[in-house]
Amino acid sequence: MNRIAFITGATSGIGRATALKLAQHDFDIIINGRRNELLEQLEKEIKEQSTAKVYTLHFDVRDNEHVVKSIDSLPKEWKNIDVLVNNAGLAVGLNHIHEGEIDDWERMIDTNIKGLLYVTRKIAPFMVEKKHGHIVNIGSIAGKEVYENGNVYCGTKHAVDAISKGMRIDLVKHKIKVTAIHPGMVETEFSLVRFKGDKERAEKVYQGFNPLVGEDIADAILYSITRPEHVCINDMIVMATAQASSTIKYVE
Ligand code: NDP
Ligand code: 8X3
Repeated sequence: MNRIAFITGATSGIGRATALKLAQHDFDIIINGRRNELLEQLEKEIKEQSTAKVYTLHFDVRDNEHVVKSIDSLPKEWKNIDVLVNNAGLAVGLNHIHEGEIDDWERMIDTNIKGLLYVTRKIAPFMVEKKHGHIVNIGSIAGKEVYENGNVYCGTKHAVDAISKGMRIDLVKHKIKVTAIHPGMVETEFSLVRFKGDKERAEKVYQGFNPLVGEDIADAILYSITRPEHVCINDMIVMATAQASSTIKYVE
């Protein structure tokens, strides 16, 4: 059997690109997301493009009971997970703090922080037991810098940064690697979700600007998880050449 990678949020963007990429590099893949038809489509695509085996787990990372049940339901051989990519995440809304919507805040905190923790809590013990494994957390440049209206999203990604450091400390004696990858702007469904389906507003974010694409982050993930056993990439910030910081980008 190949090595096994478990990717949350694989129906779109970075997660989808990562599933396709790892499948072509001798990983069998467990894919997760809420949109079942997209998971089925991805499973089909992976099988057309590679010889990788695919296992689909359809659950919402915010629902711990469902996370536990789904991961428990994995056949024994699929629990032998080598790499966990905690990618599922989102920004919802872009408001000043006094105008923010509580429901948006809850969705971001529940997904980006609690969801990542729920999945890790289930999978890390498998890794501890075999003293081998690699957890890759997808943070953001928003977890390194804070920008106007970013308040709660930036808070959740700063939490991912801190939790990644904490995981690394707690898991070092179990020989488990922890990598945090912090992308700048990547053209995915991210802005469409942030602007609640407003396509025009989402498209404007990338107009005249040459952003990263999902495959760029998939490349960074692949690099991180294929280093020799004694090497761990702890932290990586990946930006488009046309972006200098959270707020400074070059628009033609
Ligand atoms: P997309 O919106 O394209 O993909 C997000 C993925 O997360 C989807 O597959 C979605 O699947 C999944 N997801 C969201 N909520 C849940 C949930 N509750 N349970 C399970 N899956 C969920 O965005 P990106 O690919 O850009 O985002 C991936 C990660 O990268 C996120 O953590 C994001 O914060 C981070 N990031 C993105 C950047 C960007 O500019 N795009 C920059 C820096 C970081 P489904 O809807 O089917 O559940
Ligand atoms: C996504 C990048 O700059 O929109 O995490 O926050 S940004």
